[in-house]
Amino acid sequence: MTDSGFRHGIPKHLIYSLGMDPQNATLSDWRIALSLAVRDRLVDAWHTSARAERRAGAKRVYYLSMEFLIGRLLEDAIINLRLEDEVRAALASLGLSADEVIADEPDAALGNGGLGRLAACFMESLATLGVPAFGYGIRYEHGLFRQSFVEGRQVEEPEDWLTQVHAWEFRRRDVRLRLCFGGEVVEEGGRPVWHGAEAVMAQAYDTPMIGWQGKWANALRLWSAEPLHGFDLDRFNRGDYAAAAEPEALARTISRVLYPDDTTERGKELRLKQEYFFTAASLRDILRRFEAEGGALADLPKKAAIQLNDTHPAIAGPELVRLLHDERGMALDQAIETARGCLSYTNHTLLPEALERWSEDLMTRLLPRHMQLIERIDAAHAAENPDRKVALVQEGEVRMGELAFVMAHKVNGVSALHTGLMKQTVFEELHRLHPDRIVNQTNGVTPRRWLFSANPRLSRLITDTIGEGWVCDLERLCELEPQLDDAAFLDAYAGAKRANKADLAGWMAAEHGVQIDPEALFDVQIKRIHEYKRQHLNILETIALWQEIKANPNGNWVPRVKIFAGKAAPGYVFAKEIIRLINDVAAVVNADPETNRFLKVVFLPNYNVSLAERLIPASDLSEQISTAGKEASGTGNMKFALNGAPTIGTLDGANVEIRDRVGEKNFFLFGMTTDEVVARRAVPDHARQAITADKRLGGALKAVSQGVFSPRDRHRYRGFVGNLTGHDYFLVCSDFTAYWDAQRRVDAAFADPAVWWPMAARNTARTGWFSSDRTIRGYMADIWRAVPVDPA
Ligand code: TH1
Repeated sequence: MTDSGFRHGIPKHLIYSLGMDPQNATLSDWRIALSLAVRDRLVDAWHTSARAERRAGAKRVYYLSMEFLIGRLLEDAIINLRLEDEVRAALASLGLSADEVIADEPDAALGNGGLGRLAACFMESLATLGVPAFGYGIRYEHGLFRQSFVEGRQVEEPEDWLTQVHAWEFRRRDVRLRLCFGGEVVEEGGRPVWHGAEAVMAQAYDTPMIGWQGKWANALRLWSAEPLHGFDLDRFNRGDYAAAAEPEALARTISRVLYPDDTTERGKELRLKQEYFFTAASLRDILRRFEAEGGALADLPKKAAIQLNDTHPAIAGPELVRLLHDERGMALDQAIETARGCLSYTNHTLLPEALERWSEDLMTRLLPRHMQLIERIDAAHAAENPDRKVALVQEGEVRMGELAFVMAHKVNGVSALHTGLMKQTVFEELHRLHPDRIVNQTNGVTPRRWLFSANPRLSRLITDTIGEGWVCDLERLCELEPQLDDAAFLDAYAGAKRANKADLAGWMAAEHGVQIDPEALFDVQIKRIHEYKRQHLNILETIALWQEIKANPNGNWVPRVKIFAGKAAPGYVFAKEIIRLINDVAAVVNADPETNRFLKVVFLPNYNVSLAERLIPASDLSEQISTAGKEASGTGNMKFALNGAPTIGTLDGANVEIRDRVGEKNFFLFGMTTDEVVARRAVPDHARQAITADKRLGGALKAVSQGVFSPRDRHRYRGFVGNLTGHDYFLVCSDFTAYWDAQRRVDAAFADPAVWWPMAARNTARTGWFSSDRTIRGYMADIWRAVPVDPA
């Protein structure tokens, strides 16, 4: 199709698919019409892929994840189908701006943070590599809450992306599965049969996930919970309208909201129901597809690789055993073996509060047959490993990490450091019993979204320099290496960053009324708010810097803008305090005429994928300052480095591997190592010692506790300061001095363009390894034993 295709296709969809008169159409109407026109092209690639994979009889990868943080899809589809120019021209001829139309799309926020975004990057890479795959998850009616600030405090509002037409999905009328909860297990003909008490339907919705150059597309299949039967007509006719709608409301509750919990677990029963709901529906779908293709059950592992994204779908172990053993008559041992041949598990955190445990009571009430099977699996494992000490059920709780481990043929961590810690800590005993099971797969990010699409200026420069091959072969960025001492290249590199920063400054002024100087150093920390991520370390350093500037206002300061964004779990009181403190500090510091040429603080509300795409290309410095041993990997760290923002960071998660690759001179390292952290905690009074030893830290804490940033409520941060001066589990005080010193090294480097730009450019040239294409190849080789299929 030529661009006249879109010139006609867009109005055609507007008029005939949406029923709109072009004279009355809004920007959103045009955007949806464009999405439908783009979708038409996408569907062709999708069907070609589906036919090719059936023909090849290929092994399929099934990625089971409670979260898929896919963000906007229109731009992604346009870019991967290489329709940028056509679409731009067609929109221009209709009097529309492509940028405005694209920016009108709401984010699909079906995830909390890194775990969900990783799943989205994986879907894109799987399609780019041409691997037959399905993503399976939940079609939440409400994604992650919308965040705003009222007097500096986080306020949560429900997110409602589905109230708009979601142009990308297809409801599959033929894929509707009945699932049960509760009830009892009875013996029938010598076999246990589970009679559930409550039933819901899982309705499939498919969204195509297209790869680079549109060569391959896979489906993201999200399940929506629906009632078995519409509503109760009897009750309705008796006038009891609320009761008539009750069964429907109850069933739909299961896919109503994403838990806004990042690393802590709450809302027990409903959460377990959600987990079982999407896992059971997905497994049934997988078996149905396998059986339709006529394989022998024992061969399931040759055709299906099922990846569990953290423990959220860990009930897959017992459920698959149940489907094979109870429902299809396979011997129990063989069923366990077959299930294990299919299943593998990714661990994303070692934080104790995030390791899922379900009470035996709840499990027995909701999934009585699964509780029995968990005990059988446990007994089988104990019989095979007579010297084992771990058990799947301990102190009345089912340990989902251990269950996932025992039922998986491979278990992986998400960075080298994290995988090592898994072996030494949480899974020490299971690792001893199964020394070949744990493997590492360091996370990655898709270069199509995080460089090519988000940073067109830098992408153009790279393509002009080394050709376009890097987009699907990111390690070719190393071909930039010979240019890194070339003045003209570095000028162009700096020019792209400056232009991105000017865009961001313009947007901040227009959208948020904040004035920032594009020449200043943009120092950015964007991620979920959590004590282990230590946004409070960053704000304390900001306060200390402000005090130092005030003491010497004519000093030779390097202008900085401290940019924060991120959401706190609604029930996480301390994280919300951190948000409020940052906002309070911003109010005071930004209004200070003595310092605000040099220092500004901005906390942008409602962090999401689209905001990340705007901020990262315009950043100078990437804050990755977690307490060593706590951040399993991080993926934002990779996006910043790729876009030429060096890291200030600890030896944690994938920071370690980023530093190995960019070189120690191009990374601002500070802070205690994992071992030093453990040793430091054993020092009584470690926080107080650190405060006494560092006047700047003492001064900053004093200002906070005396109410300098909360003048109308002077005691507001007493508790906050008390926590830090008291037990300070995350060692903010003990790492402060090293962090301050590292920031001053940043100042010195930034002040000298001859130092800064080669360093920034080296970050881009040397981080090609962090492509999620590389990660997916690793999973294919070490875990899935799957191969790409030629679509031709
Ligand atoms: C994150 C990890 O914190 C992060 O370090 C990692 O890069 C990312 O996963 C991808 O591997 C996690 N997100 C969650 C979310 C929930 C539970 C545990 C984790 S770990 C709900």
